[in-house]
Amino acid sequence: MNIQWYPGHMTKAKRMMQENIKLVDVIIELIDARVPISSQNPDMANITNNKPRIIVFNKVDLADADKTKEFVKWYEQQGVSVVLVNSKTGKGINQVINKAYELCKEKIERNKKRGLINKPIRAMVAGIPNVGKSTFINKLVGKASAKTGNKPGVTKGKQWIKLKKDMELLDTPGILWPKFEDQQVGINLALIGSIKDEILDVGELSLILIEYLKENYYARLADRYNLEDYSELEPIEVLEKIAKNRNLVKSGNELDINKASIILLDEYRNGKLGKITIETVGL
Ligand SMILES: Nc1nc2c(ncn2[C@@H]2O[C@H](COP(=O)(O)OP(=O)(O)OP(=O)(O)O)[C@@H](O)[C@H]2O)c(=O)[nH]1
Ligand SMILES: [Mg+2]
Repeated sequence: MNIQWYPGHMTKAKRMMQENIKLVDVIIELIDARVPISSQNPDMANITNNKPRIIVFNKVDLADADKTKEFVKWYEQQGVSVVLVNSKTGKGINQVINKAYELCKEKIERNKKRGLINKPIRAMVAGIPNVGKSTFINKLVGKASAKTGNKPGVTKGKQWIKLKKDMELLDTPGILWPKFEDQQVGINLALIGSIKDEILDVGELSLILIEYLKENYYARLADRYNLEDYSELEPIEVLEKIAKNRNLVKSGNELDINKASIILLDEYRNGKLGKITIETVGL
């Protein structure tokens, strides 16, 4: 399946980010802990003019903890230190803020010397669509300052939010990059819900997910959809079983396979199948 999604509003958002980068001291880039490589925008260093950057593994609550450890190690081997965060509960976010201050230490010192006490440092919160940027900001601020929603493209323009007297955050729309060199990247991003479903073949996507789960998290699928031994079944047969067990029928008593696809993807994305990572270090 070949997925590409780089609509005009992302080009516009990228331009806005580049225009505002002069005002920004540090970048907080959120990636999705379930796909820690595919969700890191290869354009980010370029867009942000190589400003100091903190990589945040967001949605750690939805990812497989053992695999997360491997990915953290992988990033650290590249010289990048990361912070693990659950933006819904707020776990890990203070660490991000401390790191932001740390990266701006010299600037804060310089400001102090010039008599600019409490001049805010500014952080840009960036990342792919639906990764949780606005949720992260709201949790930090302690109230719903930025609009959120479980679909890509919720944040449309830029929004500065005052966190404390000495820190301001810039919320940005989720952006991707013009071309996924590796088709698997597009698939991974579609699976976690960062590509709008309207341009996807959700049927085919759900079969890919079934194949992956069967191989890597066999029991999770069996438990969630009351499948008995499904080891010999083709993905499409598994999907039919899911439709049957969930009583998904269309008029004429025909199984509603399309609905089963949508439900499976939705339940995976919302963590109903448990903590599942869909990328592997080194592949
Ligand atoms: N389980 C879990 N869900 C999260 C976490 N962070 C965000 N979410 C959910 O992810 C969805 C997307 O969150 P948003 O904050 O709107 O994402 P965004 O990155 O601002 O999205 P765009 O503005 O569309 O680019 C929402 O349903 C959030 O509740 C997290 O750490 N864990
Ligand atoms: Mg947003």
